[in-house]
Amino acid sequence: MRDLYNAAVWLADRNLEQGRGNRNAIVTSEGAITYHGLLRLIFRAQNALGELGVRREERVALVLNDEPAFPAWFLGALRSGVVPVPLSTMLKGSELGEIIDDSLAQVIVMSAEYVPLLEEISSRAPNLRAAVIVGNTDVEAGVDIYRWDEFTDGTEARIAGTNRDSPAFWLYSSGTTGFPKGVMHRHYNLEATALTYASSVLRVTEEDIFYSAAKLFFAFGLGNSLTFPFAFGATTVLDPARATPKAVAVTAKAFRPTLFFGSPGLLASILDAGIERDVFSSFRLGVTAGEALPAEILKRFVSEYGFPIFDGIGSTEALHIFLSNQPDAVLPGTSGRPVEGYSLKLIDDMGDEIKEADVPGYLHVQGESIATGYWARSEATRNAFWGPWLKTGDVYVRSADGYYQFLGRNNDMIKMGGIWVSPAEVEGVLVEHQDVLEAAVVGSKNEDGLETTVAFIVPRSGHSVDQASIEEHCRARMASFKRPRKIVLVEELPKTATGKVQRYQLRSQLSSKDL
Ligand code: 3UK
Repeated sequence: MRDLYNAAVWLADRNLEQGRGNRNAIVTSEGAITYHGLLRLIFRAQNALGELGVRREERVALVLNDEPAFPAWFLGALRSGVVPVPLSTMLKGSELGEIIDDSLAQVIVMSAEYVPLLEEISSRAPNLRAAVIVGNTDVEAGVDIYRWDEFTDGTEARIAGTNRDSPAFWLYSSGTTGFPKGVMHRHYNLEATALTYASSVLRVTEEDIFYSAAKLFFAFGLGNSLTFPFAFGATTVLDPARATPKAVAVTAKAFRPTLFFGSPGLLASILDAGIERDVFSSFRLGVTAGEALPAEILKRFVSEYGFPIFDGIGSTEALHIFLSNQPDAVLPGTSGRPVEGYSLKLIDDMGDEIKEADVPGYLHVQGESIATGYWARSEATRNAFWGPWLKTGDVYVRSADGYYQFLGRNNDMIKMGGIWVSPAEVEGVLVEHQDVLEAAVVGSKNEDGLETTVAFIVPRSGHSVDQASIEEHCRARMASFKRPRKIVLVEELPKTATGKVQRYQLRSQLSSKDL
């Protein structure tokens, strides 16, 4: 028999065994939860899963804010061998419904504020039969409704007989075809990110207090606000609110966190908002990821606030950061050097490894935290996972002293505020508008050097396109982060002989103009 291993036991039970039961695991504006308290909440989620009849390896969808119920359900599911599928709280009901349908989850756990989406979700996900609501609500829907408060946490629950390779959790990530793919991770992958990046780059101790502007449903936020603090018996600050510069300032004042995680765009807007230096004096280190951090923003932020910022690249497939700026090794405008425990290589168009410096190539990564594949997407899985290597889809160049610089991606995907936007998906919505004949969506850099979404639209003959009406059309049909920030009307789109839109032509048209 293989050695038993369960990620939730490693992250939660182990802290009690090591005498940290009375230390704070989670702090929120409503109070603190110790590691003892966390384990009780985990038992409650396990008991709820049992009562709801959810079995090993079945999926449970989580549409939860950053609040204690998230770690309780995520770890509770792992401890029972059930597969939690955290989903973006920024999505519309229709978008969530399609993903839940793909996952075949029969049970959803949601924060009360998302309950109005339930009807739309269940109409698209016919397998869904029950919803557990966190917070107060009266609701009627096509599924059975339970309340999180009504389950009991008194009785200790059983640990499933999982091992390191057992299916653990899925995270959905957008792809070029427009439909998100379920990225499947195994139990050991969480520990692998803690023992590599969190240990050697963040150098976490149990005194650390984590605060991540990126929410728990992202791989980035999951590491920052759950895996890393619990792996080291430290404390995580959970705040359900959207992380605006103001909200970040309020949290920093109230909880005095030591580690900060956010997107490059958030750093730019904090600088813009002119938050005072003192407010952030508890931070010893900040991390950005999701898209490249322009050197200018990095330098301005560090000179304003006086603590170091490490830009690093991670991905949903790699689970967390594998290439990063590090203690005593920061080079602005680069993603730094490989994180200890990961191997990187650059590959040329012929598929050969590039050994010399300063030659651009496709970045591949190997390490213990790489996903096992995409759920029910064989072709996409074969394309991305090459033996032990993960093809990131990013083009990088390495300097003679080992720093990697991001040059771009070898597909058309856009990163808006560090979040994937699929051009195909947005185009599909735009052409549903009555005045639109064709649409092409591309990413373009704004004045801060960050990516933003631009739509080129060809009106139908005899129709004129009214920007406000396109805007309204998009607001009703897609999550707001996907909405094009600029619309350009054109008579035709540049195309190849076979009729494929040449998005690179559109991009170069934009880069010659100011946005
Ligand atoms: C791009 C970057 C340049 C790059 C993520 C930290 O972003 C995360 O995961 P996603 O699956 O996207 C992955 C892709 O985003 N990217 C991310 N970080 C950087 N490009 N510089 C960066 N620092 O194209 C990559 O392939 O959304 C980030 C931890 C966990 C994550 N999942």
